[in-house]
Amino acid sequence: MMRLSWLLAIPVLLGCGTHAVFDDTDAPALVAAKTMDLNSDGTVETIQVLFSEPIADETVDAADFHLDLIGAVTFEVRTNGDRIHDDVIHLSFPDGFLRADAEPLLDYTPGSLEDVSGNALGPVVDFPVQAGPLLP
Ligand SMILES: [Ca+2]
Ligand SMILES: [Ca+2]
Ligand SMILES: [Ca+2]
Repeated sequence: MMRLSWLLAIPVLLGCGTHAVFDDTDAPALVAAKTMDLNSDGTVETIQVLFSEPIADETVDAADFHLDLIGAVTFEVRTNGDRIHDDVIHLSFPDGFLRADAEPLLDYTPGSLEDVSGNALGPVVDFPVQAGPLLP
């Protein structure tokens, strides 16, 4: 009987080990953002946004973001070879308007964006976007 109870305990212990992943109650946060000129024509058309933790891509709604100097942005998962459900997203806008040295401000109005544990991103006002290096 002793041996059987030990066997039963193993899955319980394993369950505890993975439990921390589902205990994430911290909201994600913006850490950094920079402009990118992906086609090297001298004006930028994308901003790369870094979060404090992985973001659930299906919760990203570009309509909740607003970029100073430009206005509306769009979101596509694979922009610039980006990976799904990591801590980086790319937001795009029409090329030819924003100089490579411009440093616009990014706003986020709370909407659907969540980390992979379902915690929502709070409001972001005037987050500084740095002018990224020109690609070769
Ligand atoms: Ca979190
Ligand atoms: Ca460009
Ligand atoms: Ca990504």
